[in-house]
Amino acid sequence: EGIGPQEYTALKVKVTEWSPAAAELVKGKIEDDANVYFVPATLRPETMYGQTAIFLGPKITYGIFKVGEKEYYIVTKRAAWNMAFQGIFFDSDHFPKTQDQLPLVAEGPGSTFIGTGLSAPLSVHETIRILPMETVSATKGTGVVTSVPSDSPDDYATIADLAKKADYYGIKKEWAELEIPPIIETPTYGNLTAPALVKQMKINSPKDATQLALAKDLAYSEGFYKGTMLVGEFKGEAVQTAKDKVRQSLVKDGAAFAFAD
Ligand code: A2H
Repeated sequence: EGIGPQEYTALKVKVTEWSPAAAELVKGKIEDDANVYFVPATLRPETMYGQTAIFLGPKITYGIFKVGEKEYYIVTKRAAWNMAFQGIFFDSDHFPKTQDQLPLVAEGPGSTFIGTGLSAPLSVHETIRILPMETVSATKGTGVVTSVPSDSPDDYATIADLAKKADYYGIKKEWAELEIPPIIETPTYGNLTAPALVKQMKINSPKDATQLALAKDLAYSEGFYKGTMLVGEFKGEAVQTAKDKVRQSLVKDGAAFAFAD
């Protein structure tokens, strides 16, 4: 964080079943056999085994951008604009001169997509869902956040709140109650670092910004400097060395790409 560009891993999380509102939105605009991906930006690619949902800001506007033959990404317009200049869109010899020239096929608020079913690279869960997160920033990353409640206090506080108030949020409770798999062992917080911190610090709401910022710092440094992988290709390795290997592996498989913001 701070000055200079942030280097993220952008993950391709594939749509497998549209929510009714999203199905209506894309009707006649996207081929039935197209591959459409939500693209969360993460700083912790080694945690992707533990994904349980994808968060969107319910009031943030997301665009569906055509990036290749029968291939689309869903991100904010701001992120699509950045991606265009990083050569991520196939038509990069025709750089857009203004944001209006981006290959936008449809757009809608995050709320449209809630309940959409997805297949996320490396996740232990076959299907995860789009869920709302009020604290998503429209001006950071892609505006799409992948939820890893085992290792992100923000994500854990959010899914706990969603499960508690499922009706209020208009979601199915079980979407917020997928099993949280342990993926990283740490000496201080065990194998579910974020839930341990959130409980220990008595954080009751995803809006408890001060406490969550502290928990996030503690979880991040403990996980990065002292964590060991419990799952995946690099099981048994220190997070410090596994992090980049997981990232490289995702990129090699075409499941992720580098994205600077
Ligand atoms: B991280 P930085 Cl397991 N709004 O990924 C709010 N949060 C956003 C965002 C946005 N527009 N875009 C990305 N993020 C989240 C995993 C993770 C993350 C874990 C632990 C900590 C963590 C799973 N969520 O981040 O402000 C994304 O969540 C703690 C820093 O650009 C992304 O990485 O430094 C991180 O915040 C980027 O935050």
